Amino acid sequence: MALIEIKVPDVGNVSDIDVVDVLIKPGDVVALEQTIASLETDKASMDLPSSAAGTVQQIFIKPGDKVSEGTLIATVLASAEEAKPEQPAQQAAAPAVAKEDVPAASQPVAAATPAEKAPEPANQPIAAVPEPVQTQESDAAKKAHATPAVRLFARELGVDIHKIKNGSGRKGRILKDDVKNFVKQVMAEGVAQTGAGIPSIPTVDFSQFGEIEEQKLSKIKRLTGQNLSRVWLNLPMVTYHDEVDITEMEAFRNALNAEKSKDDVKITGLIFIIKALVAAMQQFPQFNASLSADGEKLIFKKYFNIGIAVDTPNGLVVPVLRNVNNKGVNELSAELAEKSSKARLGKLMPADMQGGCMTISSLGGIGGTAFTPIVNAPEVAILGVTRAKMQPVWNGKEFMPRLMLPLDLTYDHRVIDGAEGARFMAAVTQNLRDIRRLLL
Ligand code: CAO
Repeated sequence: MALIEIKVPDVGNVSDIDVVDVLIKPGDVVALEQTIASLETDKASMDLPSSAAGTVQQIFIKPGDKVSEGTLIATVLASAEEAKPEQPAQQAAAPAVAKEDVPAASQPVAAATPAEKAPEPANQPIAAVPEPVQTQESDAAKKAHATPAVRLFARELGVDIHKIKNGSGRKGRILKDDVKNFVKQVMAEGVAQTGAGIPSIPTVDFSQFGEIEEQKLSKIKRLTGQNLSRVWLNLPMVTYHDEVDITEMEAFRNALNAEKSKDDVKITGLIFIIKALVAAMQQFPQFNASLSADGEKLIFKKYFNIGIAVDTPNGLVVPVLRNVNNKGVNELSAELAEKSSKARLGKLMPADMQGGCMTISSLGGIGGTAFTPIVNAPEVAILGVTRAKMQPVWNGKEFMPRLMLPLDLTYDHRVIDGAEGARFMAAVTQNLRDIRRLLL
């Protein structure tokens, strides 16, 4: 049996090295070259391997201490056969600096080669203190509790290691698995953390505040969420609000519905809004266009298909009414009734939801005075509709009760200028105010 002192070896001309972690305690059985402590300078971090196998007797350092070459770390009681025969008593083991931690271009300042040193144990890692390394790690990252190999792994994956809280290793040490789990979590959060460098929403354990219940999102909700986030991050959007007097339109709609039998599909105001929108798109072709993926050209469409956002128990879906310019209000009413019913029953086919040129999102049946819908890209605009209500409107002589419909136009500002947006809405509202214009 021999009592071996483990000391900080020759680490080059570096002193006052921080002890980040001590990984052994008295009574532990350590193996040869097992990491027993983590040390860190402002240039590199290193694992200190045990130069002996045996039972730890005493530890002389603690996290936060500063050590230099020769500082006594611990004593290990090794049996004769456990102690390395070629290792002189009190020989300090060299800390293992993860080789990968040193960029290929940088040269070690004082890489002590075996020839320059007292005899090194076989397979002993070579002590090396690297040149100041441009790791691009923040100060916080340098303080993160992880081995050089784990830091390197995190850097290779582009992970800022200090963002990983609560490592699962001893005393919160960050392990490779923690880095992997962090990446998985970020991926699962979808576009929340993209190249735009947007910080993700913190994860909160809500159960600490009261009872909770988890419910998986429907596939539609998940896909819609991803799409909306993508659009939100990619498009500079502007929403323009307007209102239009639909008193005459409503009178005409009521007259048409009064002529219908109870089995006929009723005409809702939305059908006139669809017709008015398409008439304006014919007048302003840039609203019936899409920007090419490289942002270099506009693709104009010669067909007029309108998507209608339909609220379903599983989430929002957008069936498309095709060739609206060639269809009358009765035909469109029947088609909207059929497609919105299919949508609610989850029976829409993918083709029913493709080929839209612009989308309408109508909350009018529910309420509201205004909102800011998100463009259904690569379309360039979306029309939002909220609830019409009777208002006193000044006609130059007196206030008259008029049915006023609020409209909201959100557009992709890369394609549509503010003035174009306002002119387009002037055309839409003109068409709705006097629906005879739809015949022109
Ligand atoms: N102002 C006042 N009343 C309105 C109105 C408006 N702007 N729009 C609809 N209404 C009335 C209708 O006239 C109808 O009244 P009656 O029952 O007296 O006939 C009632 O509200 C219900 O209409 P509706 O919503 O069933 O029919 P619609 O043609 O107006 O809309 C559809 C069809 C499919 C768009 C709608 O049912 C729907 O799903 N809306 C939700 C859309 C949505 O969730 N959008 C997403 C927003 S987030 O981007």
